[in-house]
Amino acid sequence: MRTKVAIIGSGPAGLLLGRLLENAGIETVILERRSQEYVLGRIRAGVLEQGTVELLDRAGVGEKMHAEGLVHDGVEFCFDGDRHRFNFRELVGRTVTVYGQTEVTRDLMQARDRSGAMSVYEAENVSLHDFEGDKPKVRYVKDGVGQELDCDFIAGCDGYHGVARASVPENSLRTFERVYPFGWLGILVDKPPVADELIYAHHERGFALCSMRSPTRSRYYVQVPASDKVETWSDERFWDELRRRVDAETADNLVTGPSIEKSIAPLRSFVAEPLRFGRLFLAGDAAHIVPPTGAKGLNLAASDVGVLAEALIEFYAERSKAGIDGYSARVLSRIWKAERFSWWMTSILHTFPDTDAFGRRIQRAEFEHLRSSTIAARALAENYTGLPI
Ligand code: FAS
Ligand code: PHB
Repeated sequence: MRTKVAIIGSGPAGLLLGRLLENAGIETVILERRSQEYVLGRIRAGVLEQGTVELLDRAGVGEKMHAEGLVHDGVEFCFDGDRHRFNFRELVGRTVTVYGQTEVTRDLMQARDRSGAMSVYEAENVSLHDFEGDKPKVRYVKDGVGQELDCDFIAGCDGYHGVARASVPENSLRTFERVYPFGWLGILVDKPPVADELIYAHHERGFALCSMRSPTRSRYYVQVPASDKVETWSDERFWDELRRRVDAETADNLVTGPSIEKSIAPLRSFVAEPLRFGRLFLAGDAAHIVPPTGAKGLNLAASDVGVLAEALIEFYAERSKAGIDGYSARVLSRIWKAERFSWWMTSILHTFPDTDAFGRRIQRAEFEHLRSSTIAARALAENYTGLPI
């Protein structure tokens, strides 16, 4: 079997790359180790940068997003009960769209299914070969039968635990990592959101986030120790803790109900360098991880594959290697700026076991600076709504 671009992973990065390339007449095959149902069952990101919305429109999958997505002009910070709203539209003339990653993934999957492009789900033992040469190939097992896929390029869109980055010789790759001593316990509930926009809360007991998926479905998070187990968190315990970390008005307005999903996500910052190895490119979580505080994970994956698609389209259309040769440096520049913002948001909003009284005053000063300085607020707004790609 042969294709032009073999894409490993059917998450948002792989699916969006596939859509952008197929729309340009470049054939792809996606190999995914899980089932479609499993991929769609993962509850993850919720906020799309304007650049991601534009990319999804370019991919031809924006209709449902525009019909159901919630355009938000800003977010609120609640710092030990003091609330301040950042109006992105006023500060930088941009907005964000609340539309869950699950919906983005479903829209992309359905578009791919309609196009007839080939995806292999439950592909086992995927392995990458000869990508340092000009005849790479991917092997995998489907229904017990070994398969081999010859291709021109391989896109490793298989996430942090994927096989693509693991296939790169260790001495060819440098990684940078920071693991945080806490995780996010997230809950999904079919009740109206507590506020019109997201509320990021700092409290001495820990961080909390009030988010949403629609006018009738809410998403909440509380910071928990990295060692916590979700089984020890009843819904009641979650709601009590959330109420203690937000201001009184928000606590009073909270509409609680039974969780339809509850899970703990670990937090880490991670970057691999470089992101191109001959005919293999890494994109999305296969290349980097950010703590979700800055709502960057899904958006970085989208911007990576936007650049990669442009480079591959240029290669096939003009036989130019400029785009693929420049891919790694170009996306890493934006990745590191998103890493910085996500680390900074995490640092000011969470409680760290080793933060002393001085450190807590510095966190408060960050908030006071943000709410008293338009320049500081514009910097936050510029990063949150998405830096230029
Ligand atoms: P993904 O991990 O989504 O997709 C990779 C795909 O590759 C998966 O379907 C996987 O099954 C497949 N795969 C892996 N190994 C393979 C192999 N060997 N062979 C074939 N296929 C393989 N971001 C936010 O912005 N906000 C959030 O709140 C947020 N919450 C998150 C919670 C969790 C638990 C996690 C893990 C991430 C969260 N993220 C969040 C980040 C997340 O949204 C990612 O940035 C986003 O999924 C990145 O998309 P992909 O790069 O496509 O990776
Ligand atoms: C979410 O709704 O899942 C969400 C929103 C904003 C974040 C992280 C997660 O920063």
